[in-house]
Amino acid sequence: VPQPSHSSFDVVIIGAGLSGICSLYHLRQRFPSWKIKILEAGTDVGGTWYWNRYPGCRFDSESLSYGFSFDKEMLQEWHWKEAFSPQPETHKYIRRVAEKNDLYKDIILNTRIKSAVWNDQQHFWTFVDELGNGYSARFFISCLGFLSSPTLPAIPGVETFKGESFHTSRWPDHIDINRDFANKRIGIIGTGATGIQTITAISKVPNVKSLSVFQRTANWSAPLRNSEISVQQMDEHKRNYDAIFKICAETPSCFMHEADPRKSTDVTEEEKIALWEKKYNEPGFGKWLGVFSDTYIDRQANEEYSRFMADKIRARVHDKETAESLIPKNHGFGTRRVPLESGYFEAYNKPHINLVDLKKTPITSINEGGINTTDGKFHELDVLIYATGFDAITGAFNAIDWHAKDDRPLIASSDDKTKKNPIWPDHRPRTFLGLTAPAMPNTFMVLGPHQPFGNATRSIEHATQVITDLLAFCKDNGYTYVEPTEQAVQEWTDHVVDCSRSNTLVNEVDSWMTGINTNVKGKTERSVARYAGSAIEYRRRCEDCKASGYKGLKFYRDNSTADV
Ligand code: NA7
Repeated sequence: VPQPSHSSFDVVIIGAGLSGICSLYHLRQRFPSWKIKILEAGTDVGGTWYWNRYPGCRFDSESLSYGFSFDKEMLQEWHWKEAFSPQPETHKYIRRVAEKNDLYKDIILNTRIKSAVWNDQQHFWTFVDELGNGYSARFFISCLGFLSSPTLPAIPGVETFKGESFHTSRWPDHIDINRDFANKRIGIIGTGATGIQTITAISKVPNVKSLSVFQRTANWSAPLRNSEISVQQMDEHKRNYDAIFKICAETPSCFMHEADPRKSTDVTEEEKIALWEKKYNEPGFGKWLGVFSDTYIDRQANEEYSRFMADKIRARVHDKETAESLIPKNHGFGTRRVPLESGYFEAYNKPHINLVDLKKTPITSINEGGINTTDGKFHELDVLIYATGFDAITGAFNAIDWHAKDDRPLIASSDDKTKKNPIWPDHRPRTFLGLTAPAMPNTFMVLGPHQPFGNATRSIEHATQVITDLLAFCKDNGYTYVEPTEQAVQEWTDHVVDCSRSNTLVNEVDSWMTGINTNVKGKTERSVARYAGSAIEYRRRCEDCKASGYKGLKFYRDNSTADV
């Protein structure tokens, strides 16, 4: 029987998605003599693009804006074949980056971390995996992902279903929808970005006997308008990368779309509709992010735009009742993350596709053969797919048993009496710059709570840069301990909450972005877990922190008193 092992490193990174890959690359460049390892639960790199292999999975943001900007050779080598890349291609891209930069040798795969303990005398973390192997490190970089902890619906009987059932982010390798869904009755719960892509893909498979979509909240969705990128076009884009990344750096969410600076009240009715039509007919997020600047601030402006979008849905869905069910009634367009689609609404025009509106007939239970709803109907199913989302932002942290400074747990619900004095009570993060957290010394987070999410790769590259600089500062000064001050944490957390208040309409709506997940204990009240200010402002604040000699952080050398 192999005995658990124990190894020591300068830095341990958990997660080999884009964040982990980017962190490892930069740390290795800057600290060539350091021992650095990524610990990764999956069998390969890729993170989100490794786990999410459901049919139809692809970018909603432009492929061209998504790659790593630091690897100039890779930018010239890689041909994005579609304007919005499908998952297999994106996964291939990430694997290629890891392979080309020889990163695999410092990645330990198949390693899921279960616990983490801080040693306050000697200033290091020890992580223990499922098999009992230990990994100690002076510094820890969390690249756990903010949508990486899948949740099943909290519905009575969910565990009793006897047919094939799985969460979209755990799509079984052996299932090929074209082969295995023939003559099958398929059910899917959830109509977020994932559900919409999966439903559309399944709707295009011939011979599926039936597809029943169980929708609790209708989602605004609008056309993606994907297209292929030819070799000639890609050559042109390769010459243009600097300009593409410059645009991303100048927009609030780092996408290639910027709001029209005019308010909808500044223009005539005709001009208004002309811009909306133009955006609707263009590819990508422009129809969400590129419209009038007051669309997500002014209630009336949002209602008008929502009416325009509702009419688009009505024009595409033949059955009136289904169309009305597909139009969100309780939140305006763009106040949740807008999934982009390629024939989603037309799917409902097919006779074998059936929308079950759970607002009218909620699910009462799941049993071995299917789903019961309150109207007394039993929906018999062979396959049941859960597109029910994730324990977002804090979920992946919560899957680890933390013994931070003074043996504090990281997260606990107020009714959990076994965990005392949690650092993030009731799943409410407290951080400084979203990069560090109190009582979590020597810990840095990429895409952690209180960071801007937007175009993920752009945010990752920035966070990685800030963390690398900070580690260089520690190294140059011999600091073995860094932690934010309580005052800095309070001020930053207050700022994050203030930003969410000023961004009114988006933050008035329940979603993973506002901390709600009805399937997770303790996530029924809204909380502010993401930075709703702009990425530009976020970068400015990080730069100010560095320029001030890292005001807001306290540093120690081994067994010494605070230096800064
Ligand atoms: P989302 O956006 O969180 O969507 C989850 C969906 O599952 C949503 O429609 C939920 O309805 C539905 N859901 C969750 N639990 C239940 C239960 N118990 N009963 C019925 N319906 C349920 O996750 P996605 O994976 O689609 O997307 C996540 C992000 O990934 C996305 O925003 C992109 O940034 C990429 P609800 O709306 O809660 O009523």
